[in-house]
Amino acid sequence: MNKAQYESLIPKPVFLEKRGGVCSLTPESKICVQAGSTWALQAAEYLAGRLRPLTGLPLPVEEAAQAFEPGCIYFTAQGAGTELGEEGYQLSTEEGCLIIRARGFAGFFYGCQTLRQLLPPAEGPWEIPGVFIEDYPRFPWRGSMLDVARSFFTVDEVKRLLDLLAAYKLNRLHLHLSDDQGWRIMIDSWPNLALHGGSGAVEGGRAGFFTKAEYQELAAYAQSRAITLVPEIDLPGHTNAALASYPELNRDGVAPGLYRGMKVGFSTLAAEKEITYKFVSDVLGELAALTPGPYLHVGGDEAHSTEDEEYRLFMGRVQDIVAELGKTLVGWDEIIQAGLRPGDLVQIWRKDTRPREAVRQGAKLIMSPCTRVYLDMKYGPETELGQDWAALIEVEDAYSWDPVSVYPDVGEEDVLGVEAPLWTETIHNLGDMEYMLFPRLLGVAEIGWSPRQGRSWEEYRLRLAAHGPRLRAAGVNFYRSGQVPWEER
Ligand code: TNX
Repeated sequence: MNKAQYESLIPKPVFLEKRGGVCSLTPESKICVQAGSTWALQAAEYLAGRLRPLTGLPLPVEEAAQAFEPGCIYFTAQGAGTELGEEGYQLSTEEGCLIIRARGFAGFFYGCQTLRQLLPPAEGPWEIPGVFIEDYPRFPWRGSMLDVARSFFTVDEVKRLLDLLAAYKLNRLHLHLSDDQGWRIMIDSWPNLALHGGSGAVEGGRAGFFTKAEYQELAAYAQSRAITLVPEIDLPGHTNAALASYPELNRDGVAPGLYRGMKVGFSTLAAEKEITYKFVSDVLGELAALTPGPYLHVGGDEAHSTEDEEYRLFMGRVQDIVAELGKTLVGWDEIIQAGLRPGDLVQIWRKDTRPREAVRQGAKLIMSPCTRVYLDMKYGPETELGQDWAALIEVEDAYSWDPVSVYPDVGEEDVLGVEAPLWTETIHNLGDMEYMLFPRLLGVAEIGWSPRQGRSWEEYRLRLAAHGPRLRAAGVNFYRSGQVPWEER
């Protein structure tokens, strides 16, 4: 027996109660929006765009009349309490209709995602069982990262990823835009970065870069799905593509060739050269102007060819530049050594790192432990794609951990959230990307959203099983883990 849809929601809602009655979608059903709420209207249009092709129903979007009509879906801010926050929502069936209450766009949007999961994945009847849900996230930062530097992904592929993240209430996509192997964003004041650096890729990977218009298109698409893009320029190591594009950035003034290997830690910007800071401030300035989000990720990882003293000097100047641009700095956990400023965000990834040290300096933590959520790691010894230097990560391993207890001396209030990176040394197309992310990413989404209490692998794996048909209906190439009793329909 398949589980009822409301028993299989991922992420699991904070509060769910089964109620009597049902809301049936019919050719007469409408999506009704509270007058004057642009947020509700935007979410309603999104929902209609999803449900029309699925159900074949017309589902017009209209301003709500006074009385509820059975079979209709309502969006309203009335009755949405402050406890819901910006991202929370209430979803309930009342008098044969379905009502989504929220205080902001994200809340309405997440109500839509829950509603989608309450309907069958591919075939009617289009009925929503009687239910009352009140739901809001545990953490504000719930994300994934795509490394487009080792191997490039197109605008359409990134949009597809954004759609899949949104379906599970993830709200950050971190784009790793530069590395030794490639540079992926046009910077007008340093055009060779994209024109030359963008022509590189890891062996077997794809080259390319985003124009500014394309990046803005992605940022807008992300916003329409309640997702914030987090652009990363990796500094001062992982910079061979930049060094290859401009000889003056090199210590010896000689540009190296493009690099197609997989080794890390050999490249560095020249901390002692003033032009380095002109470069960093031009690049980050153009990127800041391009991105509507508040974050600039400046990398900082594996700068094995940068002396400690130079690293501190360099990162201090980068912090000044980011502060001047009015953005929030994000860096990999190596930046703890450089000294942090209050409000900096540190992305914790290494096994033996010191999150407590970052918190003491006033930073907040984004948890990306490489042994749990480095989704470029193989599932098991037989997995062809991926690497295994950190761990083998089966679906259970990616789910059965908690962001607060994974490192010692970290408290709930220190953690901003969780992010699962996908490095692409061995991942070179959409199908491979999906295979590594799914289904592990669903577990990450639940860890970021749902209360810690009551989460268990034994219960989760049964809910996950019900998402096999959903992922299949969405055409997602996912790993059919033997740990999960997948449902067929
Ligand atoms: C470590 S994680 C890296 C990346 C690699 C990845 C491969 C981190 C901040 N640096 O440069 O792509 O391992 O798994």
